[in-house]
Amino acid sequence: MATIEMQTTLAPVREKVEAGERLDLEDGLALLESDDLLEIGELADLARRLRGGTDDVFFVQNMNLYQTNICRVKCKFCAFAATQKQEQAYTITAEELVADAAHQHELSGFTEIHMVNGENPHISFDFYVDTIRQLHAALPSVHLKCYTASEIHHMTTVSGGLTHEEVLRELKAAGLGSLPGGGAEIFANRVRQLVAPGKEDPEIWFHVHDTAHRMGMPTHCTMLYGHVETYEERVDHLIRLREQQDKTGGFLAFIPLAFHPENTVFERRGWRHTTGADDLKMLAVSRLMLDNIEHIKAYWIMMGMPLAAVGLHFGANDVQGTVVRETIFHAAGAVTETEQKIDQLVRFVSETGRTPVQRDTLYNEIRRWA
Ligand code: V47
Repeated sequence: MATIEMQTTLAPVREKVEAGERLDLEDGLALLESDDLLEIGELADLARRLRGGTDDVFFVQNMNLYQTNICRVKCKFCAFAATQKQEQAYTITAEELVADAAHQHELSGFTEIHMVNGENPHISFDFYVDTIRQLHAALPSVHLKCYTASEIHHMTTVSGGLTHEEVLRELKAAGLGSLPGGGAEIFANRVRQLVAPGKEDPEIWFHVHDTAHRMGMPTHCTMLYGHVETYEERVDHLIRLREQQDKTGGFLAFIPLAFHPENTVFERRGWRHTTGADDLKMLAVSRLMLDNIEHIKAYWIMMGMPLAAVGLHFGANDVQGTVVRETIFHAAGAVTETEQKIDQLVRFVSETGRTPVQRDTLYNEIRRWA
């Protein structure tokens, strides 16, 4: 009986997947409400393959940097941010940041810098431009994927009125290559008011990405799940990203980010880490709903390398990268490592029967393991 019931619940979704039809809100809800994890994973893998996906699983050799944790916004989910008066507050000068990055580059030869920060009201727009210029001059072959859409918007404020396009043009001229996907959180206003009332409206997040794409600058996109949002709000978030991608096509990859509650107000209210089942389901539903975003990342920092490897059978085709240092998730209780060596990434990917491919930020192949 149970088998018949499961088939009837997801059968209409399967039919659409097999026919290459776009899934809608109801389909997304049916998937999230289903407990048949294995069927959801199988459907996501099927959709990935039907859309041209192969056995290749990508990773990038990258390095995370965080130049300042001082932030004006006070998002309730964040354990990274500090006010200027707090003991743990810091801002690193461009010179210090570059010296550190150059030293690390000599040791490992990473090809990408991923940098996000707090929205620091005490530094000027020139500080960001100067940082990018110096990083680019010191490491010209390294792709700079820096600043979330929220930070780009913040720069329009500290610059005294530059537009998103003007900010992005100056940063691009200084050497910025792409934008990471943070700051998206959940687009539904109800949730934003509860978890990040000081953050910009979703329309602003979209405007920054839209502008970047139209300038030829690719970006990433994310969703922070596992806090106060409903399943409907998760699917609505994915559909809004899909609509943007229809318009501009500039999202390189989507990364679902599982909420980590430690050292946040939600820990005091009893929130717990997401379960592995929810993480796998989110990967699969993202793959199924986002039919126009080629790469879905199972971010091992967030879910651990063993589960990220399982996620490769739930629609993911990327495990992000070596990372080296990670602060945002570890401030909020992540117990994963902060670095993966390339041979570890290769081992985990190979064990799933897939082909590890080291890529650059733009998904050009650097090396593959047979
Ligand atoms: O916007 C903050 C999230 C984002 C917590 O583009 C949290 O490849 C979980 O931009 N629990 C910033 N998540 C990080 C970011 C990012 C991360 C990984 C990959 C990429 C990419 C970009 O981190 C924030 C927020 O959504 N975040 N605090 C927390 N306690």
